[in-house]
Amino acid sequence: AGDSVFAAVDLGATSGRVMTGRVGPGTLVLTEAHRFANTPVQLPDGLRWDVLALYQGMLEGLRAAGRGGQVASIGIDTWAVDYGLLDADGALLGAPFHYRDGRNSGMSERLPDGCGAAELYAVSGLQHLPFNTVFQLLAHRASAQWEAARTLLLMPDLLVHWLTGSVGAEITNASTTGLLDARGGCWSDELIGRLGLARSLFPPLREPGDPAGTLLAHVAEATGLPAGTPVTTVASHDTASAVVAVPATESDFAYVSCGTWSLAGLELDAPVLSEESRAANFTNERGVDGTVRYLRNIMGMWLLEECRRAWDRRGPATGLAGLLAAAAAAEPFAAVIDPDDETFLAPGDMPSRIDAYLLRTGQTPPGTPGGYVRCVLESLALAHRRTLRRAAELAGREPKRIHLVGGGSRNELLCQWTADASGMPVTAGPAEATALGNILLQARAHGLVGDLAGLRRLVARTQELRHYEPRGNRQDWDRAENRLSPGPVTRKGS
Ligand code: LFR
Repeated sequence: AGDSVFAAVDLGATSGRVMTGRVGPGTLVLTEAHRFANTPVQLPDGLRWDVLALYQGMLEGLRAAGRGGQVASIGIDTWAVDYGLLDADGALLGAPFHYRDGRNSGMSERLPDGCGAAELYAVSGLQHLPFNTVFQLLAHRASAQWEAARTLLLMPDLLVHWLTGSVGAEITNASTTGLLDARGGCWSDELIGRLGLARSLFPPLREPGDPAGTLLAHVAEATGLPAGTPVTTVASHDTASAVVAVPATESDFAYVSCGTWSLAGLELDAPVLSEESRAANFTNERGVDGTVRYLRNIMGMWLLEECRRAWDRRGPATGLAGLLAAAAAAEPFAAVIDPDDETFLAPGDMPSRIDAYLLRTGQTPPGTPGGYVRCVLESLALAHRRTLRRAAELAGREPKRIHLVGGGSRNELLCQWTADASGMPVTAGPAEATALGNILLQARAHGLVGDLAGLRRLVARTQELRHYEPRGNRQDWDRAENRLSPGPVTRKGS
C-alpha cells in the first residue's frame, strides 16, 4: 500500500509484453499483465513488422495493467534501429521494415565520398551492422514513399507518438541510428548533411526521465486508463534498459544482455573511438546518465530459436527442457561456429546453415538436435569470452564478474559455460532486466529511487539471482577457440 505502480511496455523481436512494477522503499515487484506474439510479415517488397498488431497488443496490455491498480506512468522500450516514416499529415508511410530484411545488404559499400566506414565511426562510434538505421535509410531512399516522408520515428518513439501525439527521439535508441554524435550527444548535422539526408526528418532528442506527454482521449478510452496518465521517456532501446537493471554492486563488471541477441560489453564514462576499436567492431551506444554501452552484438539465442522453428516445421514440437538435457548429454566441443557469421542473420533454416558452416570449416555436422544445441551454446559461451576480453583490452579495464541478464539467464548451461570459458564468475538474472530498467527509470522520474548505483542495489536486493563459479578445464575452451581462428590464442596475463 502506498507504493506506486508503473507500466512497462517492452517489445522484443519475438514477443511483446506489458509488465507492471510496484516500487517503494526497498520494494520492486514485477508482474506480467499481458504477453503477445510479435510475428513479422513477409510482403513482396520486404520483411515488415506488424506494427498495428503490436500497437493493439500494447493497448490490451495497458488495459490489463490498469486493472491491477492505478498506473502512475507508462514507459516504452523496443529493439533498436528500426523506424517508421510519417508524412506531412503525420500518417505512417507503410509498415516499418524488419532489420533482418535483406534490402540493406551491400548498402555500406555504397557510401558517398567523405562518409566511409572510418568517418562514420569517428563521429557515431557505432559498430558496423548491415542494418544500422543509416544503411536502411540509404536503401529506403530509392522508394516512392521517401518523397513523402517528413518525420522519422524509431519504433518506441512511434508508439509513444500514437499514445500521446508528441514527437521526439529518445537518445539511447537514437545512438543506434549511426547519425548521433557520440561525444556531443546530439544529431550529427555534419553526417546527416554529407549523406544527403534531410535534417528535418530527425526530431528533437529526449533524455530518459523526460516527460513524453499524456494519453490521447481515444487511447484513454481504449485502455480504460485516466486521460491524464503520463508517458515517461525511458531508455527506449531495450538493451539500454537491460543495462540499467544489471544488479552490480561493484563498479568493475562486464555484462551480457542475453535474448535474441547477446550484447556483451562494459559500461564506460566515455566512448572509445580508436581505429583498433573500429576494427574490432565495438559499438559506443549511449546509456543513461551519460554512460557509454561499449559492446558488440553477438548473434545470441536467435541461433537456437531459429533451429527450434525449423525442427518444429518438420515434426512434433521440441520442448526446450528436453533439448537442453540432450545438449548437456551430447559430446563436448564436437563442433564450434562463429555465431556472428553473416549467413546466420536472415530468417530461415538454421540447422542447414550450421551444417554448411561446419562443412566449410572442415567440421562434422552434429546430426542430433542435442548436438546442435550443444554446438550453439558452447559457441555462444566462447563468443561471450572473446568479446568481453577484447572489450576489456580496448577499454583498459579488468572486470571481475560477468552479469548475464535477460531471458538467456534462465539457461543454466549457457551461464555455466560462459563462466567456464571465461574463467570469471557469472551472476545470472534478472531475466526481465529490460522491463525492470524501464520501470526503474520511470520511478526515478517520479522521485522514488536514486542514482544508477542505487537502482542497481535495489535490483540486487529484490530480484532472484544465481551465481556460477568457473569449473572444468579452460584449455578445452582455448582449443575450441583455436579451431575458429587458427593461430595462438592471445590471453592477457598468460
Ligand atoms: C536487442 C537489440 C540490439 C540491437 C538489435 C536490433 O533486442 O535491441 O541491441 O542491435 O536488437 O535492433
